Amino acid sequence: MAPTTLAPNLREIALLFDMRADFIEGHPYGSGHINDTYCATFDQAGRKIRYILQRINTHVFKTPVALMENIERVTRHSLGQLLADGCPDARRRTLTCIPSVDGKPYAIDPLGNYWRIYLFIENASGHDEIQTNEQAYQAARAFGNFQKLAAGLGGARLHETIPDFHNTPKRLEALRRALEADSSNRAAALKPEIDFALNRAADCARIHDLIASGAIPERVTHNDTKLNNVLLDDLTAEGVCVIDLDTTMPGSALYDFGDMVRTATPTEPEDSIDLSNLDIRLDRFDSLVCGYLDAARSFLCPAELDHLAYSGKLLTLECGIRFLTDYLQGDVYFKIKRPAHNLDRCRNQFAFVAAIERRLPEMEEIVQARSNGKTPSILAEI
Ligand code: ADP
Ligand code: GN1
Ligand code: MG
Repeated sequence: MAPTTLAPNLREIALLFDMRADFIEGHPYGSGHINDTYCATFDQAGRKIRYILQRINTHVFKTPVALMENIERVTRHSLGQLLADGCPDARRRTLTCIPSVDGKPYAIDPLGNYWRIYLFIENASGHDEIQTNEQAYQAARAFGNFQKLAAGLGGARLHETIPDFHNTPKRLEALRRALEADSSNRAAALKPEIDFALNRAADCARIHDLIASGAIPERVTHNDTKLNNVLLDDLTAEGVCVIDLDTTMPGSALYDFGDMVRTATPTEPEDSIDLSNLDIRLDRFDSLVCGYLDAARSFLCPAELDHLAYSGKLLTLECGIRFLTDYLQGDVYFKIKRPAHNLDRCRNQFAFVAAIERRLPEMEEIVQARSNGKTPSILAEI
């Protein structure tokens, strides 16, 4: 949660930035679980121009200055590379921070809130639910290209904006601690969910251990590749711009691919409570694999390819554990819209983990075939 929940005076926030335009109006925007996002329209020499104003959630991101330094570095690098490659609409393909009046990529309001303003990427949308395989392909390719661009970032290692963000064994430890504390007296009713998580301790450690041993390399990754964190062109469906860069930091390519599987391939979205027939769409999984490999084939190592399918299970399990922990702690992290929202989300994620467990051999076959440039034979049966 941000330090204040009062509706902000966006006109006054805008004055903290070097806008060179007059504020007209602003309203809450998007469906992110973390930051407070607003879309605001400004009059710029007689033209109406939209911007994204965001109050950074400093309960979640405790080092906002370091976070914005990361974002500045990554977006400047991306822009430079896109321009050097002759990209005709480079400004649409990476976030652009508007500087504050004192030249920083953020500003602090009188209440101590941290704000930033981005150029609005027009004629493109984030989708909470993916509708077509083409969208899945394009989104995965965009995230793969993002990793490719970020790989060329020189200089110091990026700051870890949330330490141990995808350290799944530590996420399980946090669940154990929340269970012991039981600060909201909710644990008694949660035995099936708690057992589900604790029975999968070995799963939580698998990729973590490969990274710790050096078998899987550290890369600059996005770490929150939920499908609504890439904007797709409204006309062509092409993945135009990867957004929500708060967690861009050292990580694993598998975290990014796994979170795409988690959000793009279930037959029901994360927020659904209808879990009776929840399954993975293998045709959509195939599109994700194709899109991601089209961008990332050149740099992925064999150990990463071997774990692409499994990463979907890991990231879904981890996310379910995080929702359950937050529910046990009294809903202090994720924004909720109803009292048992986090529990519902946890049940959804665990049901999807179970679906992946049933389908993992078929997923592995798809990855194997596509890695070798072949069409997976099982797709003919779908
Ligand atoms: P959160 O961290 O809370 O998920 P995001 O950075 O993802 O916040 O932003 C929330 C939503 O705002 C996104 O899902 C997207 O719809 C929209 N959005 C964010 N940045 C832009 C941008 N530069 N242009 C257009 N829409 C944006
Ligand atoms: C949050 O910020 P948003 O809504 O894109 C969360 C992700 C979770 C996701 C679950 C910084 O993503 O890690 O996977 O919710 N982001 C952070 O929907 O914790
Ligand atoms: Mg988001």
